[in-house]
Amino acid sequence: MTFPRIPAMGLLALSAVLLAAAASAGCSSDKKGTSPAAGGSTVDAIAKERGLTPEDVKHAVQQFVPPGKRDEYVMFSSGGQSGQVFVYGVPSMRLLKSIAVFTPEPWQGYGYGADAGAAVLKGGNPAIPANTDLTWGDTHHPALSETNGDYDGRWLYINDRANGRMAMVDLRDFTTKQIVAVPNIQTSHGGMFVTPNSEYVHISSTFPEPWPPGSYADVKEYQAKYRSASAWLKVDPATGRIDLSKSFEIELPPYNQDLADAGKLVSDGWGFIGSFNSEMATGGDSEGGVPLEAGASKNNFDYLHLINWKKAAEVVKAGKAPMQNGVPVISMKTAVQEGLLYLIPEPKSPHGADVDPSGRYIVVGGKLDPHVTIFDFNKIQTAIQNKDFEKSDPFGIPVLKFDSVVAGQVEVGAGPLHTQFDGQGHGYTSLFLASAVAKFTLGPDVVKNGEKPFTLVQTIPVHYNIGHLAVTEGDTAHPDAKYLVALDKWSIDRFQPVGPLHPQNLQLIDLGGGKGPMDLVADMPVGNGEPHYAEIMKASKLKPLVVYPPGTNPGTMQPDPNAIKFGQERVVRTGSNVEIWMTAQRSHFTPDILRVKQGDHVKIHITNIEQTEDATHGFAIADYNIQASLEPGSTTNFEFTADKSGSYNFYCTEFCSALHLEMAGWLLVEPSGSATIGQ
Ligand code: RUQ
Ligand code: CUA
Repeated sequence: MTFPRIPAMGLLALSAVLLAAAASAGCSSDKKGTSPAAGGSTVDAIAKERGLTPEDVKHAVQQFVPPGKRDEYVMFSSGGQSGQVFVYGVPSMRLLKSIAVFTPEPWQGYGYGADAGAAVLKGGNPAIPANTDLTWGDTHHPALSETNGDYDGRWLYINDRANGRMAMVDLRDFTTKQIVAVPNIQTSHGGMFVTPNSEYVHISSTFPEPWPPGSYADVKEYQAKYRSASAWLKVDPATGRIDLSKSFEIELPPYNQDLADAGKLVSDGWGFIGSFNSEMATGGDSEGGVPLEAGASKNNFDYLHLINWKKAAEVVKAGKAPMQNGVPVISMKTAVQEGLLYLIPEPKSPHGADVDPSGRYIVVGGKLDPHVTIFDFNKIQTAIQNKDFEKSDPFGIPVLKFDSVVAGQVEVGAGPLHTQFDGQGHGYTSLFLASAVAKFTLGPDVVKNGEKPFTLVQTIPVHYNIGHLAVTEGDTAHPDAKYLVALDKWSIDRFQPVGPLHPQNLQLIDLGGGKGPMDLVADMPVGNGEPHYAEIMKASKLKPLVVYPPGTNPGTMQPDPNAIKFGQERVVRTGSNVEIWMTAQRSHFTPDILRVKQGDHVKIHITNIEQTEDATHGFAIADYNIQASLEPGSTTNFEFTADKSGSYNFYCTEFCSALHLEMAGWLLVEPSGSATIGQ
């Protein structure tokens, strides 16, 4: 059911149309069932009783997805300190899943004994410093895999702001397959993007570190000894996994590299990284210095970094990048010599750097400047060819002349951060200080319907302190001008108070196909972490598994060598090693009594032999801190030492069947020193 947008219509007339339409929708569903509308009431009566305006009713209908129906879009939102990725349906904003990424998560049995999750989490421990066992992460910027500049529904990458790590999620089963500790990068913020054919996933340092990483230097030697890196992590085209052996990095100055985006179409082959702190301030407010925030905000300009990554890959191939901590790193000197690194002045503590769907325009927002500045890639190319440089930075990197490469500036309001696009010639910029979203037009070659280029079209208030925003298919070459989700940092008074730690607020805004005005449809509280960025993909692009093919190891997505069929269950003891091949199906484990001796090393391989959609079992052992989710078709492996003697109940942790409570058994750990083992 769709409603025409009738912005010019008076409120009363609109209300009549909507209420009539909504009422008739109620009628039509009444025909199917036997009961009348809620409480025998009409839409008008419900609206009246609850004090809803016609606008409210319209918005409710816009967001509504009837029972049994699905959303048109799926949103992948970072989950901040939860270390997870939240998956929502759009427009309903219903939470579909929280994907465990950097933090153990019990429902999915991620990090609670099963080998797959444990291996993924361990795989993300950094080499430097050694012996670091990370059990949380701060998920920040999701990036969906792309083919020809459009989301392809295969993989999702997300970075850890806290620890310079990158994770890969397989969208066949929405689980994390890999975490990579990115060498030479200690912390990563917004440098995330995937190149238009998922050749690379990129991340850059947010705070530089002593160079080479692992060495020590006081921050007093910041300019001389600290460096950042831009990392180009090679994506295996078959599996989506990151192949560090084919990845490379580029040394960057100790500016704070921030948000980044990939070029596309005309600008394919280039990456754009915003930065702040060209001052190279280090803080030191209690050592006679100024706080970092003041020190880093003195200059009128910071630098947008331009990187020709296709050229960089050739330079690496030619052997011009020495290895550093396991990856080839192109030095700044080589990068300048090879003409693959340039800077562009960008005004006033910039944050976002976003490439429009045509690939021609790069929009940056200066946090302390009410304008967005729009650079023209064609002009950038000309300026590079003509060596139209205003100077070099202190590291010898050429700085292009601002006036030669700027296409336009639009005054959008206070605190512009990030920009998204609708494919209809518009950009949408979040205004943190103004708590608003601004809509403006891009360059003359992409504006439509006779609109004036580089002009503010509309601003709409949001609640409150918006960070990112995400448009449906917004980072692709072909955005859908349907919805925009505002990711607001503060909710203040919008929801039922739940104590001083307030929920975040995600707000759904209707874009009216890019032609109508933006219209705020719904608020959604987020109570489990601070989302940063999100990407919204057409749901029809996803082709997830409903069950695993029999005997699949979810960690490898390959047949598990220890998968078994019904009837192949067995226990094999070799000295003090006990290996158990078990099946799970409604409503029993086979075998359901496991006899071991204290100190035995135990391996359990459980195959859920069901192929029924949603017939998931769980497996938990009391007092052993083991919990796994056993999805149909999967084989899950555990390994532990039975160091506690006693009789331990294990049970299925998913309510799988009427006799779910009976789906349980015993791990009998005979105290060491006992004469017999019941095997
Ligand atoms: S950043 S609020 Cu942490 Cu993506 Cu701009
Ligand atoms: Cu299987 Cu509950």
